[in-house]
Amino acid sequence: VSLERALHRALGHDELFVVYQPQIDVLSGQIIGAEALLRWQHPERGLVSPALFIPIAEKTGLINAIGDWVLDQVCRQIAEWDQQGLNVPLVAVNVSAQQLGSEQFADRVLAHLIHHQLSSERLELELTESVLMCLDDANACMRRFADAGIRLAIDDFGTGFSSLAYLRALPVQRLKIDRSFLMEVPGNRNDESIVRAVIGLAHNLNIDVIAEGVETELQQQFLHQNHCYAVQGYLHGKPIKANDFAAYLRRTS
Ligand code: G
Ligand code: G
Ligand code: MN
Ligand code: NA
Repeated sequence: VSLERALHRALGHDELFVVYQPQIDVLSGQIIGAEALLRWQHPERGLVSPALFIPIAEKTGLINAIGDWVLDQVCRQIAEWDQQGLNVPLVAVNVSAQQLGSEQFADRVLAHLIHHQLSSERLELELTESVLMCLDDANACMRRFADAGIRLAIDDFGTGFSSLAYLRALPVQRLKIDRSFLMEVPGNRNDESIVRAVIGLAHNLNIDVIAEGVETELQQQFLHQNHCYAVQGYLHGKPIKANDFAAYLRRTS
């Protein structure tokens, strides 16, 4: 069967699951959050990358049902960790343009939060610059979430067409520095300058900034020296299943 039909089946057959990657404050060493990342365990093909199946889900419109399922899973998980006394301040979820553009999306997000009795700042929606460009009125879409107290982050910051005027107008709480800018840091002078500039931009806009794809102590030192204290990457942990994440939380807290 085609991957498209298999994906339809996957949603109803427990083949999809969510993994969580820690976000760390390097000053305190504490976990400040996690990013939720979707995985598909196909019965014959094995693990299928979201880089492959998310575009199919977007083309077929299945992304709305899948995204809704992810939000429910994530909210359920945050509530469960709370009950276990494990501290995960927020979970960030990736959102596609189709989801953000759909009429019901904002109501669905709020319904999941209410159903699991979570306050809205426990959830962060990650939007890429290309997602924002797809929307007729990105500001209106985002305003609904901002007004409801749900955090918004710009993912892969710097890799798309980021107009600074756009950024100024949008109700964003966080920039995520794309890992491609960190790959040759420290060392590559241009990349170092770009990373410093993005950190400065966030500070001046009074919003949070987090570096993605941090793999080495040297990268982390560079970020620390330049006043970016929030990091996410293999240095602290790969994305792992919820149970393993809970074990990790118990070990590190
Ligand atoms: O974790 P990994 O590198 O395999 O993720 C690949 C890409 O898939 C990332 O760009 C990520 O944003 C995207 N992705 C992962 N999970 C989700 C999801 O739940 N929804 C959407 N829309 N994209 C996701
Ligand atoms: O949503 P976004 O496009 O930012 O997805 C982040 C992707 O980067 C995920 O697929 C995740 O698995 C991956 N990732 C997270 N940390 C690291 C890292 O330290 N190094 C590399 N190479 N990839 C990472
Ligand atoms: Mn992301
Ligand atoms: Na990214």
